[in-house]
Amino acid sequence: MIRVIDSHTEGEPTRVVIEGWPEPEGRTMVERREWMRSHQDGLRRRVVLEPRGHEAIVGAVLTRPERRTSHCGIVFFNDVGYLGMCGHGLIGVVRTLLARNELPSGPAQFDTPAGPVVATPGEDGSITFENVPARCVAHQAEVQVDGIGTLVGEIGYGGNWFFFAESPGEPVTYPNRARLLALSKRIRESLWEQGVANEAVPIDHVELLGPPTRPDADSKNFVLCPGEAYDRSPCGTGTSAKLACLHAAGKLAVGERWGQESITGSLFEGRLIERQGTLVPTIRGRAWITAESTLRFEPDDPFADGIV
Ligand code: PYC
Repeated sequence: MIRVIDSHTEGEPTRVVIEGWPEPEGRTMVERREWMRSHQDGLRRRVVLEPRGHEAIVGAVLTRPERRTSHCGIVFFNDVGYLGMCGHGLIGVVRTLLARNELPSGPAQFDTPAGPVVATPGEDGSITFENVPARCVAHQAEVQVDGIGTLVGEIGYGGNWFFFAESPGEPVTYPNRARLLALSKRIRESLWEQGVANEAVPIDHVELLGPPTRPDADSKNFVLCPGEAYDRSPCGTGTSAKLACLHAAGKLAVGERWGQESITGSLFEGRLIERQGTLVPTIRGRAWITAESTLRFEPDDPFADGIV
């Protein structure tokens, strides 16, 4: 049995494991994530895959902290693997810990494989987090995409790696999500085939951008996640990377507000802080608890390990 609490952050689901997952081994969060990958991948599949989960769920396992100053460690995972950081997931974890009265008031630091992050609950129910430093590594990255031709975009890091481009012809609207999904997958395949990459790791998130539909937003996005799912929220690590790219292009000053609308119409508010020569994004959003469940795995269930 594994006990979980589900929430959604601006539409995107998070499943926090609260019981039944043995503590991963390793000194650092990266070591623990790699230990999970090699020793506990079956648990990942049990928690997030159908029939108990679905492709959009991001799971979170809480570990002992890596740093003395941190509340706990977090390893985020999804239907295809593990994430360095997850912005909507962090807001979901904080909301879950608050609902369980397991978080002291004020800012709390968490260790993730991408580095330490700090989350602060607001009096209005929102949660703001300071992410790991973000950076823009390419402004005019070119990729040839079948049926489109040359697509020019930006490559940025905000805890995960992203390719950003203005949507080439497809409206960034919820009813158009199936076409956006197919297009963004084609773009990602082209990036991989043509070796358009960041420093070392293949780019696994693609963001297509379009005009906002809310007055408090500056842009609207469709975000392809590492598997075949799209982000229902504006994507915390993606918004972080976008802020760094906007700043590098001279379009966003340090401290200036950026409203990022998601494909579902929800919003993250972002700003950059300059700290010791790095750009630290702050992202603000809200999360709501949706369920508290005990996952059961009967011995004769052919899909106890998930549908793979
Ligand atoms: O909010 O950072 C995020 C995220 C990444 C993948 C899904 N959500």
